[in-house]
Amino acid sequence: MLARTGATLATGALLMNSRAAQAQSDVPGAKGPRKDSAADTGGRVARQTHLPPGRAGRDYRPVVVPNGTKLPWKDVGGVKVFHMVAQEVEHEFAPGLKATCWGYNGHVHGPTIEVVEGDRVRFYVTNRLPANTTVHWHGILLPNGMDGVGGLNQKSIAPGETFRYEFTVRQSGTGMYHSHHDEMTQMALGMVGMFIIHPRKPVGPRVDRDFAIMLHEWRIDPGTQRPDPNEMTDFNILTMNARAFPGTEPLVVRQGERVRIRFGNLSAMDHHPIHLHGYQFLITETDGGRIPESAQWPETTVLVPTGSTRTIEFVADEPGDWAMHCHMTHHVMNQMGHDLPNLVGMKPGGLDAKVRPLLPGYMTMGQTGMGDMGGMHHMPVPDNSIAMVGGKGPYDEITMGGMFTLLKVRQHLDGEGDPGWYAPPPGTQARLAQADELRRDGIDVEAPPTAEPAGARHG
Ligand SMILES: [Cu+2]
Repeated sequence: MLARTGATLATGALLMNSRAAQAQSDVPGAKGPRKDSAADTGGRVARQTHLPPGRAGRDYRPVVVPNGTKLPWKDVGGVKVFHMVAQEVEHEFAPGLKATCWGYNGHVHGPTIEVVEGDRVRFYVTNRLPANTTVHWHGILLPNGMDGVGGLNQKSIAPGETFRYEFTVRQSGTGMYHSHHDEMTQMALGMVGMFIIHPRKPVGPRVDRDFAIMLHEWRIDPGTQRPDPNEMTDFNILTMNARAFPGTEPLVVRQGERVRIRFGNLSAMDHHPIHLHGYQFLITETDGGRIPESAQWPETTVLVPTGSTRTIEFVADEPGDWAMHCHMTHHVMNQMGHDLPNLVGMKPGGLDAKVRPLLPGYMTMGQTGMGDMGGMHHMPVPDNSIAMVGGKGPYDEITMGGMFTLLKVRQHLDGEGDPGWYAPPPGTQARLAQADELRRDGIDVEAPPTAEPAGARHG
């Protein structure tokens, strides 16, 4: 609230702006001053309002992007200068499944942008696609002319052209970026990325690990080479940072560390309820900024609506390999066909072999469900496709796919890589029940007790 008193005038325009941003998140609807609205007038105003480039280590702890990359920058006269190249990219979703997508700087999704509140940023965007494009900075407060909606805020960028965007970052939190020209096609082909802004001064408890995960959905028919942008409902590849399980890299943390995970969702049509096993976490941030501590709430599943970001924080005090996945069960499948007949309880016999010459992608649902559809069971899959479920686990196949990954919490870590599988201490793992235990506890597996009516009292 100080931002709107005369006292702040002496502290400099940017501080005023950042406090205003703070005030804005504390008081929804309150508008702070918009000092850099005349930012693109030749840099004069800009130079007076921004701060020196924030630096990793000194000003922030860098974010970790599993399976992802970051966009490099250079300091040109106190401005962070970035170069983005929109282009076609051969992308692997998981071993065995590649597609020709559209992305930035050789990657799908685009590299994560990581800046600091108060930075002056300049993005050169070169278009090497066969179609026009733009970049919209999603959730980022900036002058209208920098907002990147093709036709509305700027001419779209023609193939071969390079456009310049420039603004001062006057908020902190988790945003995104994406194409805003022919969105349906270009976002369906992968043209999205995360835009992370660290506060200039720490906000909330300091975190030891800070992860960023973009959620997305695709339609890639088995045997085809390009995602289908026309799909409206039946997405069959669900990804975290553009990878589908078993292609997702685990999030690795040391026991006792405070962990932040930032989720962004630029899926075409779906929200994703992301469930983390083993923990209760606080929802600390939306794309509208940091939630005041008194209003943060605990959950074990965070719903990430499309076009939004959500951030969670927790202390990783329980070691193990914890699943983290979308809880829509069709979103943890790969290349799931929804026109399958329900064959649970049926014996399909040699149906696949008979139908496949007619329909090359045909796969029958298993008679006991999908658990046998994994790659380890030698079910043949069509060219350039992956099994509907199945990653190698330490005990058996993990019958999950798609939007599924692991949080690996360890007491000791050697280096930054995957620490392998967790070994539960003796006596802390589910196992086959022994006959003497069953006897001791009065469990007769042949004659289980009938269920009691609700409200019945135990003796
Ligand atoms: Cu989902």
